[in-house]
Amino acid sequence: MYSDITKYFEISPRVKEGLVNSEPVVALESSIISHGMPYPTNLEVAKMAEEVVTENGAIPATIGVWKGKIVVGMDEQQRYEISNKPGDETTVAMKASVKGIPFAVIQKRNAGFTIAAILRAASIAGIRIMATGGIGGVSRGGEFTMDVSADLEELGHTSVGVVAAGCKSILDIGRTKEVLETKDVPVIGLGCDSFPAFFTPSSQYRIDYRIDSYDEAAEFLRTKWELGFQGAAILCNPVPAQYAMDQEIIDEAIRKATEMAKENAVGGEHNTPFLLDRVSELTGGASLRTNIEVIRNNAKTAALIAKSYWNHR
Ligand code: PSU
Ligand code: MN
Repeated sequence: MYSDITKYFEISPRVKEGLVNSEPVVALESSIISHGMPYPTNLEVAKMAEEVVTENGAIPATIGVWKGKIVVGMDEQQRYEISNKPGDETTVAMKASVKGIPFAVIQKRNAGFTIAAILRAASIAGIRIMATGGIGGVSRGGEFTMDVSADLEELGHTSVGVVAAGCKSILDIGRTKEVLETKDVPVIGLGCDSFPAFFTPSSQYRIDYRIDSYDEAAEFLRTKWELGFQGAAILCNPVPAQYAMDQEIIDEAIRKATEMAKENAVGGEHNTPFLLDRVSELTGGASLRTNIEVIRNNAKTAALIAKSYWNHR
């Protein structure tokens, strides 16, 4: 039976124009708005990321569900309505991974998208590059709890280049890297030799391949997909040294936050937002400031890689 999936989508005029003309478009993650940062910083950062993408010659496309439509290229009002602003019920938004999208659609809700959901929606729309902060992965203790982010599964089969500062050490970075290895997801170090730990530029874990130019990063993606090798590639972009956190401060905050999650029996999709909130509180907002710079840096890099990708096609 023929089904028209476009009825589920609302693609903004600027993004549609860009896609039709093979201009570089960069997908932007939106669970960072709904669940990753507190109001109003969440909206300021979302706007900043859009501006940085634009300034660097690409078209931003924040993706989420707004009133039951999968919106590719959310405008300022739509972003406001997924901002979970305390006390404003018009801004209530779910956290949606791929599994939650149909529910948000049928109930005409608002939803911020995880990386997994962004990958899927971006891929359907023909967007090949996304920017985010850090990827989801294997939680600490995940070898027992089986708390492993659906991001890893999606990265294994959906063809989008993901610019990320590695992952936060709220996760088990070593096991996250091992699962990526199993899923055959290439982990590229953009000018770096180790897997970045989000708040700090490096960790003890290796990346797969180091690449030192945006052109070569774009060429890697083109080559992978032209060969028919489906799936994402992670383009690791370490936090600039001047914005990195003190290792001991962040380690201690994450240790405490993990303990609190255990005490409160937080599980499932609530675990990651819980940990992010606690870490921000425990560092007196220092982690949030670093997070903002990570987003700025990743938005710029994603735009430059997207430009190179589309220029050579
Ligand atoms: N890690 C972060 N910041 C985030 C997330 C992860 O440092 O905002 C969000 C992303 O949207 C990611 C999601 O895709 O959490 C993963 O959630 P879970 O662990 O429930 O799969
Ligand atoms: Mn999880």
